[in-house]
Amino acid sequence: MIKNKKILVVGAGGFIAGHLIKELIKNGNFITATDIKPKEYWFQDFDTAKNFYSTDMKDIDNCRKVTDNIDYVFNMACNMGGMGFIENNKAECMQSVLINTNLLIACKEKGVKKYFFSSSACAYNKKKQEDVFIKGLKEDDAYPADPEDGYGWEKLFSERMCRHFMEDYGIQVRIARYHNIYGPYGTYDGGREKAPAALCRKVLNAKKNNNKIEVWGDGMQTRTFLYIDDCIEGTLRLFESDYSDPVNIGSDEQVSINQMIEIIENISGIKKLERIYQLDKPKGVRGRSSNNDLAKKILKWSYKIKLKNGLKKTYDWISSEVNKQGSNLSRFTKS
Ligand code: GDC
Repeated sequence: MIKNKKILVVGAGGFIAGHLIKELIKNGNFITATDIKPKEYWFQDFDTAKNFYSTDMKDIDNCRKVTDNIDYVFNMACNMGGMGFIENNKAECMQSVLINTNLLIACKEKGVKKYFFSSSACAYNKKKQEDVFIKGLKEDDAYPADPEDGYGWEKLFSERMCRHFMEDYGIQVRIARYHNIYGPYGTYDGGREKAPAALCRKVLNAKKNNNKIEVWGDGMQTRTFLYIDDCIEGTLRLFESDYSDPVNIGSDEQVSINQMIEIIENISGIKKLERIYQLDKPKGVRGRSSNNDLAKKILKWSYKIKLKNGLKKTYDWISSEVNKQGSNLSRFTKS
């Protein structure tokens, strides 16, 4: 475990970073945290971390200001969301390249020792994800390059930028390709939410209202989803490993969206909802699944939390948030 280090977390107000900081603080690290969102929109609050900056890290001067005397950097920042956001905001998504690039330049200037980049399964070649059930994507399947348009290209390009900063300037880099991370303290409404949170919210609404659920696509598309606690453990193990190429951080419990809805219906205790399939909504790739052989081999790590158990925790959390918020949008809408 990383202990007593000075760590900068960029994108600290976001979902994964919030959980990461909590763990890093537990281990006695000293956190500097930045996010473009004002503090009231940060997903989690940390009483014990003192250095918070609401700042735009696309600007290199801001990157320079926060990298003084820092041992390690976790770049968890990007303008992103689920399919509903990334398919309709490609230019916004691609501008996150400025965060990673300027931050790497600042890290090089300030002599930061190690740098973590949060990449995504969206970096994988789309043509390898055209069937409903695909074999798990291995790290090499990102090439030949044909990633998700916009967001995926930014991730793939930024992975390579990290690699070249390591080769040319000696900064140690670690790169995770996250496969649809979900759990409490994530976005569940407002347009950026991913399928697990969106479908928990929709089942809750259907239960209160008309027993109907709107599903994007035909529901047969598949994914693997990873619970946040497993994600944090995998992330920290990767950070401490000596492996500098991208590594999948995902589960191998591949389910269709229809199967995930059934799991959430069971959690909520209602009978089968009427499905309204919306074929014109953003669907992304037809089938995606994570091959985790590399993570098992080099990190001695595999996911532990089954989808139904992770969804139960997520559903219960969203349910309590929805009760608090009433009909207002939550502060978790800003990503
Ligand atoms: O949004 P997402 O979780 O992103 O969608 C998964 C599938 O669920 C899509 O096919 C989508 O059409 C379907 N779906 C059905 N109903 C709904 O109400 C809904 N809301 C949403 N959001 N989806 C619904 C994600 C990226 C992330 C990240 C991960 C990495 O792609 O959006 O930014 O990088 O991938 O794995 P997904 O899995 O396509």
